[in-house]
Amino acid sequence: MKKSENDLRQSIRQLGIDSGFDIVRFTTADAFTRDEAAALKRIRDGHMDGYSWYTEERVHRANRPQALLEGAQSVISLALSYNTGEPHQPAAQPRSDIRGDIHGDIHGDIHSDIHGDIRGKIARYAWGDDYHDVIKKRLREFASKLPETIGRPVKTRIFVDDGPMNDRAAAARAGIGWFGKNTNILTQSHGSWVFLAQVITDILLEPDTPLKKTCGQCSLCIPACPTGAIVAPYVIDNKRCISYLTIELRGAIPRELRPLVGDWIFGCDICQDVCPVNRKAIGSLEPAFRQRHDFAAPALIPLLELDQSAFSARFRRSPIKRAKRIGLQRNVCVALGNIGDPIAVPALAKALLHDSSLVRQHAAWALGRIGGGEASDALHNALEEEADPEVIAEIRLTLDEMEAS
Ligand code: B12
Ligand code: SF4
Ligand code: SF4
Repeated sequence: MKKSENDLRQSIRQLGIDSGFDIVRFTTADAFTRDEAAALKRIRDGHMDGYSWYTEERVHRANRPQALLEGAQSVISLALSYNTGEPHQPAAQPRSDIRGDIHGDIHGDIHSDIHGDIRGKIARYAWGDDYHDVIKKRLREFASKLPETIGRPVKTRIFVDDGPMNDRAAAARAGIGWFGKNTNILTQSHGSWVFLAQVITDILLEPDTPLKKTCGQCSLCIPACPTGAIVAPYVIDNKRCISYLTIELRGAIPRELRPLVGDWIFGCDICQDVCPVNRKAIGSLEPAFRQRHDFAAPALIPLLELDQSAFSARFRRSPIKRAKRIGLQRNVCVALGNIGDPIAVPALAKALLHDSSLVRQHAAWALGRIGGGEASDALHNALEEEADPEVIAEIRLTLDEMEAS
């Protein structure tokens, strides 16, 4: 390789680091052939059900960078760690010093704290600011400086989880990391706790090589998944993944899956928490992804009581707004039911009068799961007033189950 090419790669890499990314690597703009075929098979097997936008046409574009930018020559693949590890992480140290097991037991059995608050769990990626906003700003800054860096006008198209681009396929081929059996990209330095972003460009860059690493004999994440969503190595059944159920699904969480969701109210980290590669992940000092409020393990009952304006104010800058108030409160009901603490019964009884039938339905289910006379009385009272047929059916089924047990 010519020296000037080496310098160019180094300058672009440095620009990526200066723009606030942790890993910067390059791949060609060639199609991701294996990934395209795998994604099409996933759709045909019904494993991407629930996503009307995830069409075969989208898969073709997502795996062909040249279809996304005319004249595309390369993909600059970037990763940014969100592993801020708060609140159980040791005090901040210089970035290069933070190594070792920094996850603590934040996602162990939290449930209730010294104030008696019942707490649920939110996936780590959503503890801080919305990564779409944070990363998009950095990508724009990065792309805007490319012409100056290489000394000519440059065509670019940027992506961060928000368009038809297969982020993981690009990251794997660029050598950012390798595909874990849980389908996440595992990086050597930051584990899988990274967001992925891509810049497709007409700059011709010598590609980096993919890493030679694999999961080897490990398969810990597969049996650890509570819903059995990892149906085979490298294959997720979207409909069963708690991340889909708690964030993307707009309707009722299937009854048989509700007990398996546990106390997760937004996303799920189990298949990453058990991953040995993540035990050695470097922590991040990125202020944008530090925990806001009590987002890692929020008190559940106050969340159930938020009205729309309070919800918007609290989650305005957070990825959690994606679930919408009704979706989040649906999830809170399920978590309260699974935790099973009778302290939640009055709040759930109040939720039987919620303005959303979806929340009323899941509150009824949760009361049945907690059980007891107070829960049963609340359900009988609600049955007299309820007009929505689905909620009525849920209350009846719940009362039948309570009587049978
Ligand atoms: C749809 C989607 C979801 C869906 C579906 C998940 C899924 N497995 O695809 C749901 C809502 C469930 C989801 C959940 C999560 N997501 Co998501 N999601 C996406 C999105 C928008 C598209 C992914 C996609 O195209 N999937 C299609 C399927 C077919 O691809 P795949 O599952 O990755 O499978 C590949 C492998 O099987 C590979 N393959 C096939 N055969 C073989 C064989 C071998 C040997 C190998 C090695 C590989 C391999 O080919 C397939 C296609 O590339 C991307 C952003 C983007 N635009 O790319 C983010 C993205 C994948 N999600 C992300 C994150 C952070 C998450 C969560 C961790 C969030 C959370 N904590 O709740 C979870 C992780 C769940 C999991 N175990 O995957 C990150 C992943 C970062 C990383 N380190 O990998 C992404 C890249 C967003 C971003 N830009 O940062 N997500
Ligand atoms: S995110 Fe949770 S539910 Fe989804 S595959 Fe991983 S462990 Fe299973
Ligand atoms: S838990 Fe094991 S099999 Fe699963 S992604 Fe991590 S290393 Fe791979």
